[in-house]
Amino acid sequence: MTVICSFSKRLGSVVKEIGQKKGFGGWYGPHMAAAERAIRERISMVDLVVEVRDARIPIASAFEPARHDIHSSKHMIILNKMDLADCSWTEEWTIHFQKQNHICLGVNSHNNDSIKQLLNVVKKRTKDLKVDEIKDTATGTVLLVGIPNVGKSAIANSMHLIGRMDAAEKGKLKHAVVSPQPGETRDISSYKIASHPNIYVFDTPGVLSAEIADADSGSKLALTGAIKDSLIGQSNLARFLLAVLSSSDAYKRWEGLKCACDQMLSSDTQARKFVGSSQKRRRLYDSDHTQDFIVRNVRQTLFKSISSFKLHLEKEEEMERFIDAAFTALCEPLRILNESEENRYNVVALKLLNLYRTGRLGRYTLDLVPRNAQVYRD
Ligand SMILES: Nc1nc2c(ncn2[C@@H]2O[C@H](COP(=O)(O)OP(=O)(O)O)[C@@H](O)[C@H]2O)c(=O)[nH]1
Ligand SMILES: [Mg+2]
Repeated sequence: MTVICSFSKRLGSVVKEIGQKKGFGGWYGPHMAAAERAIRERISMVDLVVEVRDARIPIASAFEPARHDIHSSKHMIILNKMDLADCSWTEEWTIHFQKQNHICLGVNSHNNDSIKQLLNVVKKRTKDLKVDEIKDTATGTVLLVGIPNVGKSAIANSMHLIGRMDAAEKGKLKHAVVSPQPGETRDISSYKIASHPNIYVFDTPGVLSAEIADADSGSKLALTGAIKDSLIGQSNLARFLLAVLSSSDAYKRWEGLKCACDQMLSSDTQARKFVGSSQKRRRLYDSDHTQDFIVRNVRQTLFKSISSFKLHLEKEEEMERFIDAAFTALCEPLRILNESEENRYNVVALKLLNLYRTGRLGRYTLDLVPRNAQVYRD
């Protein structure tokens, strides 16, 4: 077993155990059970069920209650957050699901063109399914389902906004709560996404079964944010993330990055030469002092840390040593030198996870299309 596999299994076993805890220790509480019942009841009533999955983990993020309840003709799979996943894998996954007779589409809910494409597919599919009653007065209904934090509410909002604009609808816009924390949507709400005929999309709370299929899926679900970090521990997640990053080739692209500090110094020297006033210099410095500098420095630090350990990372103890060294090295680029030693570790974990989950450390697909034996790639 490769080191990354054993890391994944170790974290995944912890996740699986947590899932089975009753009461507040796990994630499947009475509220999620009630949401699951309400969703199941509605499945037979709507025209189309759009299952939202995370493009980084198209298998691990499957919505279990959908497996048996939804007739394939009205089931559509979308792979959201495609901006965070490797493009070629998303393409392969889309073809894979289409070969299994699913309508499947990669989506980035923050991108208008992507939402327009989704709206067109949803409108066409709803129309096709309601062919007998197709009149302008017919109403189409679409249920958005999925595990927590895959972007259902973000999709509902974007479809509502763009769909109404296209239909030149007036009146108040509704707004679903979108949050990086899982479990923020508590009720089922409807949003109008088209007129003539009217189509409504129902946003639903995320449901993640207490029984995770396998340990590997557990670690991927936790890393991508489907489970509250507080249940697993951010430092455990960041350690797994560092193992994933070191096992991918993505870091090699960071070799040529110039240290942002050097660049900042040299641009400041340039500024001194060409811009006389200190006010202008401050403006240049301020606008340059962006998150991008931090990202570049973090990438460069990761490149150095991974490269210096790379040859030895097949052993678990070496991987642990690399991770400890990377945590220490990252304090500087993440600018957390003033924290107490114990706190520093937690802040590195928090910031590193945030960079990864917002795509600033590259695009990674963690679930691979069956038959492909390749490991994590960027
Ligand atoms: N990068 C990226 N982030 C997204 C996308 N869709 C949603 N998100 C983010 O994912 C998080 C969870 O979104 P939300 O809609 O609340 O998920 P839900 O629990 O499934 O309703 C939020 O921080 C969103 O901004 C996407 O396509 N790309
Ligand atoms: Mg939601």
